[in-house]
Amino acid sequence: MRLSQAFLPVLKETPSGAEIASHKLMLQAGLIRQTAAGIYAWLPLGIRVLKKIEQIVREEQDRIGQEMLMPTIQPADLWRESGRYDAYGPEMLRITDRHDREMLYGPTNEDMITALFRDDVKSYRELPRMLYHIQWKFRDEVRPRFGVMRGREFLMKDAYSFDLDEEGAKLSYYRQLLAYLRTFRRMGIKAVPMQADSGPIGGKLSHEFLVLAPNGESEVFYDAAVEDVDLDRDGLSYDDDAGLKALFDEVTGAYARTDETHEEEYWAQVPEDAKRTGRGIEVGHIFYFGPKYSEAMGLKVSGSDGSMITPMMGSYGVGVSRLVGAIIEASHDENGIIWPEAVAPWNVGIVTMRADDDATVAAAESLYGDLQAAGLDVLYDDRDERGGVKLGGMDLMGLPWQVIIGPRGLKDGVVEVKNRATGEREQLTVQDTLAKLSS
Ligand code: 5CA
Repeated sequence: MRLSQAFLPVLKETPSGAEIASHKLMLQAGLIRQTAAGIYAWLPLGIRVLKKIEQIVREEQDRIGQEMLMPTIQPADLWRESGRYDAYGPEMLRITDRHDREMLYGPTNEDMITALFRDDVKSYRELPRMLYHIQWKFRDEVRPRFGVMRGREFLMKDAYSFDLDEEGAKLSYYRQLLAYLRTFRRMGIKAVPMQADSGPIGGKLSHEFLVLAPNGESEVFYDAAVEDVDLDRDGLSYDDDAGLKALFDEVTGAYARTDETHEEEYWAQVPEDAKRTGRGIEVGHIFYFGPKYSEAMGLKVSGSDGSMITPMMGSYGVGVSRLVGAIIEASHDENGIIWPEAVAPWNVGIVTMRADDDATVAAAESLYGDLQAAGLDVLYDDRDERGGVKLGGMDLMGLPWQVIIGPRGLKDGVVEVKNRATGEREQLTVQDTLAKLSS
């Protein structure tokens, strides 16, 4: 992408009204714009990151489930069937259509998936199943704040599991636990699973995944051992029931709680040198709630002996749009965002220090073509702007690599390659730059 042709509006001043770094940086670097309280438009820079995060979530979910897509607007009657319509309260955005039918903008999808599954699945042979979708949700939060972190409209991946018994349902839960840990690791962040309350979703077994960041909403207390859990032990696969159970036992064996579930009595048993405290942002939440929805909504399948079985269910959410803010919160400095490679909007930014120097422009143009041919996503700042302004913009947008090209370096046959995360700079020939960045 050439910056001269792009819609990448960068704000010169720090935006007012944003309280935390990620919100400020998302506005300043031009990822989002607010269109109403807690509702945001995703600008080109923001959507590139959102889609990268979404794709990582999708690829990891595809290993254990199947994607589908349920609508944002739901009939109120579905929620009456599950008994949640009145209980959900003012967080639900209730809508009436032209025929006076009561509708709502979905805050989650347990009720709808249970009805869809019920209408098509009749036999034990069709279980277990894991289904997921990635769809916008609406929750009329009293205090939307911190930008996309607590929005009213937000993108969520929600998965739902159906099993014949509790043992099977727990295995589904363990599979998601592993999938979540691998998903967050791929994004270049550390998300610690912590024992949680299940709130309005219901159920007994529940874990939240928290990204550690100084501005997180929750206070966290955990045993450092939970960070050392090996996710790839003996090539751990999703079919390895015993391995999954062992992983779950190890993860949940180490104390890890938020302020909502913290208990001094157990905390005191954690070795002093392993105690970790701080703040965290909840980027995922998984629940096992057994027959809660299947029972209420009459989902039953026939068993092998003709008996009727009520499937045991769980649901598994990832805050896809919240992750954009959470990753920035965990990875930025005073100059701007520092994207982990896997979610970066572009891998490399090229900056020409002098747009009026023919040799500089020629070198930048050819490197731009070559890096793209090597399969990299490249943002080329070809504008007729001061070099310093362009460099500031690149730091703010946080691309992992910058290639800075100017007449002085070119005289010696080199360009400057800067690593955004470490700040390290190297003088390399154009050929070596290409080799380094495409390796
Ligand atoms: N039905 C279940 C799981 S599928 C559910 O809704 N879980 S949840 O309420 O915990 O939401 C799942 C994830 O969505 C949360 O972990 C959080 O990362 C994200 N999320 C929830 N509310 C918001 C919000 N207002 N703004 C942004 N992200 C949110």
